[in-house]
Amino acid sequence: MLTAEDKKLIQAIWDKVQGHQEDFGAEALQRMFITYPTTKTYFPHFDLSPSSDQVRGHGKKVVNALGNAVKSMDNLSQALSELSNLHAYNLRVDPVNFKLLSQCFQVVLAVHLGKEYTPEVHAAFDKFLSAVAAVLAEKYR
Ligand code: HEG
Repeated sequence: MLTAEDKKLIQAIWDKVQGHQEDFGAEALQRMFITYPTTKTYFPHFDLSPSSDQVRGHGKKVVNALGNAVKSMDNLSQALSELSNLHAYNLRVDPVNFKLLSQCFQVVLAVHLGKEYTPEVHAAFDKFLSAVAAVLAEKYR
């Protein structure tokens, strides 16, 4: 459960992500593909070379979806319902991969936000990404 304090920290840090959605998203994907090569198997139709238009475009979509989730922290299941359907029924991404992307995205935040990504923000953001991942995985059966 996200506390009121967690939500405040998440909203504040998200303000710093504004304007960097595509860069941060693409970097998170690149880190994921390099650090956890099995994740590449979900993107056979993509040019996965660094900064390809597809990686950048997808990075932007993922981070924008997280932005919508930040706006709907009290109602994540409903806000992410379509994405949850897509990942569970169409893409069938093994849910372990959500943790891998979450971790890579947190490295991106730490690298770019530096001191602002305090341990408290890190803890709150980790909880938030776990909650998002839980929703994306909740329709698998
Ligand atoms: Mg998923 C599509 C968000 C994890 C593989 N993902 C998408 C889309 C969004 C999204 C917004 C586009 C949906 C659309 O076009 O309607 N993804 C998203 C989030 C997270 C996540 C928010 C976790 C935080 N996705 C994820 C992971 C994998 C994956 C871990 C695989 C390792 N996503 C995936 C693939 C597509 C999407 C293969 C389709 C890409 C395409 O063909 O354009």
